[in-house]
Amino acid sequence: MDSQTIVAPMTPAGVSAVAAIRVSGSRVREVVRLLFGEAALKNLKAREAKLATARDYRTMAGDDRATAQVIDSLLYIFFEGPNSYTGEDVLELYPHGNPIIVRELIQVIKSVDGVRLAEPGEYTRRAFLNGRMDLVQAESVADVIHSANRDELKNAHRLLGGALSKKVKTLTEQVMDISARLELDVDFAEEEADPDYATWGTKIEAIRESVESILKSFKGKATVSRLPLAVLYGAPNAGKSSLVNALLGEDRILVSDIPGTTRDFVEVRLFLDGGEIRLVDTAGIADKAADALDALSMEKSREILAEADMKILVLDGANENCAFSPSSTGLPASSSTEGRGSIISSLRHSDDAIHPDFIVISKSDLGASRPDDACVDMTNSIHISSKTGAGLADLKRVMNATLFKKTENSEDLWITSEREKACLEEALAGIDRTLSLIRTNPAVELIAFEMQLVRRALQSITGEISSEDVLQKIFAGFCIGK
Ligand SMILES: Nc1nc2c(ncn2[C@@H]2O[C@H](COP(=O)(O)OP(=O)(O)OP(=O)(O)O)[C@@H](O)[C@H]2O)c(=O)[nH]1
Ligand SMILES: [Mg+2]
Repeated sequence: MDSQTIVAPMTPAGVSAVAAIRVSGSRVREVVRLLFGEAALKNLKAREAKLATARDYRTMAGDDRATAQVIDSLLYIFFEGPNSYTGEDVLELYPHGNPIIVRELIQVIKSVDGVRLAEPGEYTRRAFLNGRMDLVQAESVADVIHSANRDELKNAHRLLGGALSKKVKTLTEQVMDISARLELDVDFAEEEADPDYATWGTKIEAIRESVESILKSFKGKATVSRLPLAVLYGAPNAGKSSLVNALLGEDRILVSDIPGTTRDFVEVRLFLDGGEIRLVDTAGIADKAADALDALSMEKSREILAEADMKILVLDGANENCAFSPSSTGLPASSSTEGRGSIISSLRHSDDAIHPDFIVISKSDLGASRPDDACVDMTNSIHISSKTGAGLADLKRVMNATLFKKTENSEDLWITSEREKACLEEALAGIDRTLSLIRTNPAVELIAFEMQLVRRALQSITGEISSEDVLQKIFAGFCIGK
């Protein structure tokens, strides 16, 4: 194994209150000595936060540390191997979150003999190689970081906690148990002419069921991690942009009483109880475009609507009539006689592309009448005011329930790794071959061989068996510093 000491920032580049840097390997103590001085090294205690001044030892005049340039006053913690994330000596530094400081610290640490920049995922890779975690747990570290909602995060934590590893280990032991008996039979084939195939069959069937149920729980990362998309649409001036601002609690999007204020659609991130979502504000869709630019804006609105997980129609509650009547489009009635009501008729005909999942009736503070009942399904709608905040909490609840539908097996564990899936498929194929072999009353050696393959497939899930190639692939997908 690479014995070099590695260093990398753990926090993203950019300004923040505090940044974090991790150093791992046999040269950690030397790094402490050079950054903080001889005394710091002498008094070094594991798992104790220390406030200290880090200096660039390269700028020191003679032996006088005080002459060396100050990099930052910071907090650091030393973890003595094997009781650390990687299993090696680890130093974590928490300087001020100024990119200049972070860069300087990394430069100075890197200049220490035997220290280099860490590769993506290298800390976790070392943790795996040093037996701090198995491969399923190592992979789930990335899941914990990238989970986009509460359910995913809960699952990732359970994977990290070893829930799946435990299941797989139990299965592996069961397979090994069968293998051991089979091999006994191979050795004493002459004495025991009639292996008990029926009992084995039942046992192997049970293992098959467990493997298959884990396999069925697979949810690909690409679909799991895509943020849900809610799109607000409706007539110009209906109050869409005001609603986005009210939901965010800040004036992010330009709002005015001029219809057609929003031209391009605007995307923001909104946190709901279930997790983060993409919320898109679109240009008002009028019955008829005022000009070519207007037509283009509307086309864009329709495009993003096609992608939406939840289409929220905003109707102007201050308007006496249905919000899609010409009077609410902001266009003179005379200019929109043709094609008028096209959206209403779309709604009526359940045109999926534009049919709302939910309807918001805006401006309830104005106490005006609601839109014409004939065109709104009142059971699926809510009155809100962006001005007073009325109805917003309810709207968020509805959005949360729609966008974060409880998965059927939300209590269960699911796997997210393609690699683990492939291993399980391999195990399942081996089990199936074994089961069909058993029916033909074969030589014990044949079954023993198949069971060995099954065992290897299961062991490679947790990394009891792994290859350099596999590790390379897994950890290359990690971020630097993890
Ligand atoms: N009283 C009151 N006025 C509102 C409310 N929501 C929006 N408005 C007003 O309605 C007008 C239009 O609001 P916008 O949020 O710009 O409407 P929009 O749907 O984004 O309009 P376009 O971008 O033109 O499609 C503005 O003058 C807002 O101040 C509300 O809840 N109460
Ligand atoms: Mg707008």
